[in-house]
Amino acid sequence: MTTFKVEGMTCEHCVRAVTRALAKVPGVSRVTEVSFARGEARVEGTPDPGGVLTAIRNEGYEATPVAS
Ligand SMILES: [Cu+2]
Repeated sequence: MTTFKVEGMTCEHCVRAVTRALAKVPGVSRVTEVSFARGEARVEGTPDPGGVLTAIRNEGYEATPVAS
Protein backbone atom coordinates (compact mmCIF):
# COMPACT_ATOMS: atom_id res chain seq x y z
CA MET A 1 0.00 0.00 0.00
CA THR A 2 1.28 3.43 -0.94
CA THR A 3 -0.07 6.69 0.43
CA PHE A 4 0.05 10.08 -1.23
CA LYS A 5 -0.84 13.48 0.10
CA VAL A 6 -3.16 15.23 -2.35
CA GLU A 7 -3.79 18.96 -2.18
CA GLY A 8 -6.69 20.74 -3.86
CA MET A 9 -9.52 18.21 -3.60
CA THR A 10 -12.67 19.90 -2.31
CA CYS A 11 -15.56 17.55 -2.98
CA GLU A 12 -16.68 14.09 -4.10
CA HIS A 13 -16.26 15.14 -7.72
CA CYS A 14 -12.54 15.59 -7.08
CA VAL A 15 -12.44 12.22 -5.34
CA ARG A 16 -14.00 10.52 -8.36
CA ALA A 17 -11.62 12.25 -10.77
CA VAL A 18 -8.56 11.22 -8.75
CA THR A 19 -9.88 7.68 -8.23
CA ARG A 20 -10.46 7.21 -11.96
CA ALA A 21 -7.01 8.56 -12.80
CA LEU A 22 -5.27 6.35 -10.24
CA ALA A 23 -7.07 3.22 -11.44
CA LYS A 24 -5.46 3.72 -14.87
CA VAL A 25 -1.88 3.96 -13.59
CA PRO A 26 0.14 0.86 -14.54
CA GLY A 27 0.90 -1.23 -11.46
CA VAL A 28 -2.05 -0.02 -9.41
CA SER A 29 -4.09 -3.10 -8.52
CA ARG A 30 -6.66 -1.28 -6.41
CA VAL A 31 -7.45 2.28 -5.35
CA THR A 32 -7.94 1.70 -1.64
CA GLU A 33 -9.03 5.15 -0.57
CA VAL A 34 -9.27 8.71 -1.81
CA SER A 35 -10.37 11.29 0.77
CA PHE A 36 -10.73 15.01 0.18
CA ALA A 37 -11.30 15.57 3.91
CA ARG A 38 -7.91 14.11 4.78
CA GLY A 39 -6.24 15.07 1.51
CA GLU A 40 -5.01 11.55 0.95
CA ALA A 41 -4.97 8.81 -1.64
CA ARG A 42 -3.98 5.20 -1.03
CA VAL A 43 -3.34 2.57 -3.64
CA GLU A 44 -2.38 -1.08 -3.63
CA GLY A 45 0.02 -2.66 -6.08
CA THR A 46 3.47 -1.76 -7.28
CA PRO A 47 3.12 1.42 -9.34
CA ASP A 48 6.00 3.69 -10.21
CA PRO A 49 5.48 6.53 -7.67
CA GLY A 50 6.29 9.05 -10.39
CA GLY A 51 3.45 7.67 -12.48
CA VAL A 52 1.02 8.12 -9.61
CA LEU A 53 2.16 11.70 -9.00
CA THR A 54 1.84 12.53 -12.69
CA ALA A 55 -1.67 11.05 -12.88
CA ILE A 56 -2.84 13.15 -9.91
CA ARG A 57 -1.19 16.31 -11.22
CA ASN A 58 -2.73 15.81 -14.66
CA GLU A 59 -6.14 16.01 -12.97
CA GLY A 60 -5.17 19.40 -11.55
CA TYR A 61 -4.17 18.50 -8.01
CA GLU A 62 -0.83 18.65 -6.26
CA ALA A 63 0.55 15.38 -4.92
CA THR A 64 3.45 14.29 -2.76
CA PRO A 65 4.43 10.82 -1.58
CA VAL A 66 4.01 10.07 2.12
CA ALA A 67 6.89 8.14 3.64
CA SER A 68 5.57 5.07 5.44
CU1 LIG B 1 -14.30 18.73 -6.24
